[in-house]
Amino acid sequence: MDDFPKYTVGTAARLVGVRAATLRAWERRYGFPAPARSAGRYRLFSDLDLAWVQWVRDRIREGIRPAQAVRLALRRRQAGMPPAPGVGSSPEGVREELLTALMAFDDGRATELMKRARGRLSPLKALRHVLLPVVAEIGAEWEAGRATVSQEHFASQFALRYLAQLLHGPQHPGPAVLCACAPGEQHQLGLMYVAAEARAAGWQVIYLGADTPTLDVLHTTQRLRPRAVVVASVVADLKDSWARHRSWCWRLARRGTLWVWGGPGALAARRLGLPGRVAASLEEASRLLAALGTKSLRAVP
Ligand code: B12
Repeated sequence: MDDFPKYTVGTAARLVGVRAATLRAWERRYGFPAPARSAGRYRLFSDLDLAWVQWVRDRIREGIRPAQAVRLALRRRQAGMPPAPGVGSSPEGVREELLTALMAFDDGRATELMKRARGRLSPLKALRHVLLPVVAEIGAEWEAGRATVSQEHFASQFALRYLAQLLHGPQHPGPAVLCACAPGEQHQLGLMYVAAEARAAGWQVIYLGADTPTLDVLHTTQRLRPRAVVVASVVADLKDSWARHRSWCWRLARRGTLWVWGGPGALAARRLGLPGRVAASLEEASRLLAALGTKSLRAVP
């Protein structure tokens, strides 16, 4: 696309259907699209500048706020992506597209992008390397006040639905793993990912999900005798829930249940004297499950 400066602000405004005052305001506020200047200091837009303005205009029409749309355009430009819809071949390219689609509440486009990503990467890799990082990024945008709660919720609900699909369907007859979040814990995307990995590896997954009372997990473990129990804690405090029942956990551990504690809040498990292993990452939780059966993994080292 031609980057030769040739259109005045008036012509540019007419060609892309964005008011000249708006183009000037964008440049003042965001330094976008930063057209070249003539000898007389007049703005001169190139075809490439106009394509970026059109891209931003289309995102605004989809419901993204102007400041967000410009920010997305600048990120996209920095990533070397064109100002046109189209999925780059790299996971970074797909991530950028997905970020834009989720910020614009575009379920259809996001679904289409994930379909393409899973075709290239496998469903679990697409989740780990494309969807989950995008959810985290939208969360970071929300923390910085650049995305709304609705946008953050929309993205995490999209991820929950994608994950639910991976956990759906007939179960394997293999060993069972019970997955639950600690009491008060609503963050379950990490736990669902570990459950989906386990399922793909042949485990029978008993998925309890968010905010599960400790006694319920213990009773269910006693009754169903899963080979492993994965407890996720991102913000929840294990001290007042799980640590009080550590002797029951140890009894079950001695009968062969591997306890896996995951998420930032789970780092306390070792200090609290709980049995099993603390998984420092999603991958480590999957590795611990994969190793089970070949090693005896009962006590916190
Ligand atoms: C989505 C989200 C939510 C959703 C959760 C939806 C759902 N059903 O899961 C909702 C809207 C419910 C939510 C609520 C809250 N959230 Co929130 N949320 C997030 C967000 C945007 C993404 C988290 C996520 O799931 N990412 C995907 C997972 C896979 O990645 P991850 O969280 O980074 O986890 C990594 C590790 O922690 C670990 N891991 C995580 N889980 C597990 C599980 C296992 C088994 C293992 C092994 C590893 C593991 O592996 C991951 C990859 O490295 C983050 C912000 C961000 N930018 O990340 C905040 C964040 C996690 N939330 C936060 C907070 C404070 C809250 C609320 C208290 C907000 C409020 N004031 O109400 C509530 C608390 C609810 C509760 N009691 O649990 C904080 C936590 C800060 C902290 N550590 O104390 C964060 C970091 C945002 C922030 N900076 O303020 N949240």
